[in-house]
Amino acid sequence: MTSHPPVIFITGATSGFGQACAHRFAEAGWALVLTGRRRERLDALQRELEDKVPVHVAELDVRDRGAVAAVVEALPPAFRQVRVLLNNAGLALGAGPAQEADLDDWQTVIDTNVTGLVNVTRTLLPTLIEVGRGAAIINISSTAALWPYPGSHVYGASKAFVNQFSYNLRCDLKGTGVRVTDIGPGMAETEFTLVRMKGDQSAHDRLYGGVEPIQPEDVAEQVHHAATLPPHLNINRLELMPVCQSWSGLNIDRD
Ligand code: NDP
Ligand code: 8X3
Repeated sequence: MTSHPPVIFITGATSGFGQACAHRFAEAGWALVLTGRRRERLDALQRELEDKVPVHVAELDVRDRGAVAAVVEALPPAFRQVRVLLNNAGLALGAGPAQEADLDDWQTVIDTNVTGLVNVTRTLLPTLIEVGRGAAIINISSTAALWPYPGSHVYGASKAFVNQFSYNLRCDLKGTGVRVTDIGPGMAETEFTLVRMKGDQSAHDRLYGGVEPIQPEDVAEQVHHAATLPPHLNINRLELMPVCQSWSGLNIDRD
């Protein structure tokens, strides 16, 4: 009997953390299901990695519940037994105060970070439960889930949802062997700020210039660590900051 490599299903594999995780898990010999909206990036990743490990790519907008079901339904046999679901797809839009925010932006953030994550999780739960011991859901939240800051509003709140959803899932998955880990990174250098600031390269450069932010590979290392712990262990939440980042004091509005 031939043994198949374990399968990881990654949302948002076309950039940043998701892409770094594709590389990290390929290095470790896992079979990859790589999803995202940008087809050309998925194809490039497949070309790059398929000499090392089995790779299946699928164009997927996580907000589309029907599309999520169709992608999972169409997984080729060698990719069906998903052992790890990495819920990574997500974004922030805008960094100004709530009272100036665009309601459409808020809706997009909620639809992606909350509804999208729930869509993929619910669709893959039966598979993960069938795999059982050793299976894992790894959700990427953020330091913004717990630590408020001006301009975080719906983004931080969406990540607080991810954090609490992760804990609540653990309760329901009792006895199944399926683990749930919430990884909350702080400032990391990816396309995140470019997306948040709608293509403003100078905003990206100002935020990451002259400091040493988290790199996507740092997060990928932690995701791999959480996914490959002995199967009786569960990291509930792992918060990661670059050393250059810490908290500041509470705001006071004085006359
Ligand atoms: P990137 O912008 O580099 O990557 C985001 C990924 O999400 C892309 O692959 C993008 O793919 C995907 N994505 C966005 N919207 C959708 C959608 N509707 N359907 C499917 N995929 C989607 O940013 P990061 O790598 O930094 O972000 C990854 C996760 O990490 C996000 O959840 C983010 O909130 C979180 N995070 C980021 C931090 C940071 O400072 N960078 C810190 C803490 C958490 P495509 O556009 O091809 O669909
Ligand atoms: C991204 C980190 O600080 O920009 O989740 O909210 S932060």
